[in-house]
Amino acid sequence: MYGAEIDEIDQKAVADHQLREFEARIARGEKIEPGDWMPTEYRRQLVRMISQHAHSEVVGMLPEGAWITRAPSLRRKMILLAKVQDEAGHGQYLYHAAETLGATREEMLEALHSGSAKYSNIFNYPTLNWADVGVIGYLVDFAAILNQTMLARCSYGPYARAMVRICAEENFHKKQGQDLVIRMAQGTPHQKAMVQDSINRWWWPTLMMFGPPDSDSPNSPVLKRWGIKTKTNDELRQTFINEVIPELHALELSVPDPDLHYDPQTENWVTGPINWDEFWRVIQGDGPCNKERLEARVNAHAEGYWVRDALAAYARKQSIDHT
Ligand code: FAQ
Repeated sequence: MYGAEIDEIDQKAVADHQLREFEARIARGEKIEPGDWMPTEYRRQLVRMISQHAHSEVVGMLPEGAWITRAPSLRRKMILLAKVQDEAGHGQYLYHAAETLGATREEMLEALHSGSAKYSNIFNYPTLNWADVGVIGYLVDFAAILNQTMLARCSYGPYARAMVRICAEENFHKKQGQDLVIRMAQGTPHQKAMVQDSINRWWWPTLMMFGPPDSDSPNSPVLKRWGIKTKTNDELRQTFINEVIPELHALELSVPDPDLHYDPQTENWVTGPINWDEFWRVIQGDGPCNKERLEARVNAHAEGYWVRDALAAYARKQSIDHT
């Protein structure tokens, strides 16, 4: 055997050993930290997921942000302002978590602004009336919480820790949304009709938020193997449906699904088919508001250049002062 072949065998043995150690750590419930050895694919999957998640939080400020100036009372305006501001903070935590894996902020933002990065399908739909603020808080934040509670236990330390804080804030977001929906459902017939109309529009896109069906989810197997996801897209979606349907029915609200029924054998609420063609179209850039959302982000970034310049100048001055 030649030296080069022996080197290759040695390298493979080392790599196999590292992978076994890495998987044993995950099996023991240890967190993987930024400086630790990790497979290239683990790093790639995390950067993909965390950066998309960060973009979702930031783009997610836009649909509700549009209603800040039109909130019906000072109290509601303050609540909404706080919520939208929280989403910006969530974006920051998440971009930082992705940076610990070697992704730079510039690369991530460039991917968002050029349209090559994904962000949650849900934020490509318009907010047409005030009830949408309640329904986003109630349904969309609840869907996000279920997903993120799982991610708070994921194997990558910085992502898991960011999720703990984010989930606490999302719980407040859900409660304010649920409170608004309850008030409107118990308000005038016009208010009730508004909130029902809003649920009709947001129901199916919210179910799509959990991702494609397990049979069509290419990333799930590797994410589950390495403890990033511990539940599948369909499992989380079903948990959401089972929890939300009785709550909506208690408010005499419905979802726009003639096939919805309760299956006593599985104890699940079963929905009709989800329009996955719509989902794929929306996440590939062809939803009702994709263009508008991206334009808003690109413009905000351009208009914020002076803040970045000022921060960079301050950082330069600090480093000169300390040399
Ligand atoms: N939207 O193989 P899978 C929030 C893509 S935060 C767009 O199943 P995976 C807070 C997926 O990227 C909401 N694209 O993918 C808030 C993949 O494409 P790729 C965001 C989606 O990663 C509330 C392809 O489809 N939360 O709402 C979506 O295993 C209110 C195949 O799919 C997170 O990002 C989708 N819904 O599972 C803010 C949580 N689903 O990348 C403001 C972290 C799938 O290969 C107001 N992310 N795709 O090109 C996750 O948990 C996962 O990434 C899933 C998707 C579950 C979203």
